[in-house]
Amino acid sequence: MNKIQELKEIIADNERFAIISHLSPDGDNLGSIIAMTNYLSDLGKLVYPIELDNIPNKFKFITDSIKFYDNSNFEVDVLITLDCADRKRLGNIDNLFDNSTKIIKIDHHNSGDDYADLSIVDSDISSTCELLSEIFLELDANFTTDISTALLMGVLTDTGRFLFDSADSRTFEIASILCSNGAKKDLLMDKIFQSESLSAKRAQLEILKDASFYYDSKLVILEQSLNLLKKYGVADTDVENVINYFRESSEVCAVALIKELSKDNYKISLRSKGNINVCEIAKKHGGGGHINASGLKIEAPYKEVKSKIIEGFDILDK
Ligand SMILES: [Mn+2]
Repeated sequence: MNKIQELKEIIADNERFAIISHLSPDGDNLGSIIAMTNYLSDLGKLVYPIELDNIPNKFKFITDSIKFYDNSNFEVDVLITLDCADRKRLGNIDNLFDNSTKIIKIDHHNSGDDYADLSIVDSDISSTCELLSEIFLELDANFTTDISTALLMGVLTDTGRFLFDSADSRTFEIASILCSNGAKKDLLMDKIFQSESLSAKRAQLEILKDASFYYDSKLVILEQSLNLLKKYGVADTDVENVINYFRESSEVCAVALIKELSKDNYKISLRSKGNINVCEIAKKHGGGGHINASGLKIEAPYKEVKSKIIEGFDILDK
């Protein structure tokens, strides 16, 4: 039996579902949670979307439409994880794993571990929301305005508005289907991509001003300190767009944004173009993601973190 038919049977045979995605929510994470929650609710199922982590301000306009639950002890029949390759990126959710009879993983990362009873994973697809659109099409789902808008949000955010290589002809077809079904494209473009605060922009300018360049400027390293966020009164999610600035330069192949989480503890976001595989670099330090967008964490003083990242990009040294 194909996996989507298997999913169909599991949905038909069960009543209570918990829906989760990875920590540090992004557009694809939240879009897929909202779409799956609406899809199952519309079928009359009991659905508990779980809020594992703080939702960034820019997504509040869309997440306010559904009720999130905290990760407290309750029993469900099925746990569905979306957009999450590694179990450890779900944080401490042992209770949910223990209290569910079946775990389903739906994801598009090309790294990760096999933690589910049923895994629908396709790393050639731009976003979990695009994959979910394909699944819903096969399940003959009703693409309501809410579902279509949520799915389009994930497609737009994970492809950088169709900029990245991961957006192929099918991505445009899916986007077209979602728009035909009432996805609020203009609202998404406005709220997600054109609503940054001036203080967030000023903080980004300061990060960019101190950029350092390696391998003939093919690699750019940016530093985001806790002090800087405090100075401008912004959250790390308010300035995450800063990573795209130098990526848009023809000389630059890759950008690393080193974000201070606490003393000697850093989260690093990596972005690249073409065949520069940053997922391989992230994996060396226990991280993961996609060929052109990955993340990792390193606990060490800043200087050490920075040299590890520069070393990791030695493929650029030619
Ligand atoms: Mn994703």
